[in-house]
Amino acid sequence: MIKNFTRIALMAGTIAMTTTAASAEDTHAILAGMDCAADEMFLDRTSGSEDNYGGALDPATPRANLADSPAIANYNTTIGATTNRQYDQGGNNRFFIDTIRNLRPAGKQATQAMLLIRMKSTGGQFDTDSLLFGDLRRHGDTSPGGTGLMQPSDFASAKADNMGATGWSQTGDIYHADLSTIMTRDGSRSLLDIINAGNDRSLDVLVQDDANVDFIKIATCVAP
Ligand SMILES: [Ca+2]
Ligand SMILES: [Ca+2]
Ligand SMILES: [Ca+2]
Repeated sequence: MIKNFTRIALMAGTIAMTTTAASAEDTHAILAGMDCAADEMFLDRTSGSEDNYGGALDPATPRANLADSPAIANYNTTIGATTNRQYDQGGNNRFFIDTIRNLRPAGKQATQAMLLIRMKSTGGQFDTDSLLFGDLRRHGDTSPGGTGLMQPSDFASAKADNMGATGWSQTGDIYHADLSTIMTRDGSRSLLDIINAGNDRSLDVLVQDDANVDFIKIATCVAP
């Protein structure tokens, strides 16, 4: 009880500084679906500012070996792009990639994880865009000019127009999911399992090319 009260108070402080009222209410309601045990720690990692796509562009900070992926580099070469998309950036035909880090302290395990991504079409062909979530660093073909395909046990995928079929819910333009229910391509493990595996404690997100992303938030409950 005390734990939940503290969490709400902390969130309210954040919301007052960085968000519009409507979006903050939606985010609050979605996170209320998490209920950390009394002895667990609640962590909230947000990348991009929750500012309704407004103000200055907010930097995405993907890890270097993700930004250097041949699959992404090849796409950028094809369309003549020299940079990937930042948060709140409009315009068509640009990949968005980011890495959300420190999702649990080293040596601890997350018992729950919720991901929220707020995004909207830039006016291009958004419906068929793919989204990838997971550990996107490991490539099936690392040779120069290789396809850079990731291992099917390392990531989950969805299509923007059909995310409900793969376990995602939608509140306005916020797409969200309990990551224990989102399975990798080969069905061998969940995105929560990936967060808990090894020492990385991060999750990568890739959004294909006609979406404006306002923010990404991953909240976790961490066991003592
Ligand atoms: Ca902004
Ligand atoms: Ca597209
Ligand atoms: Ca934003």
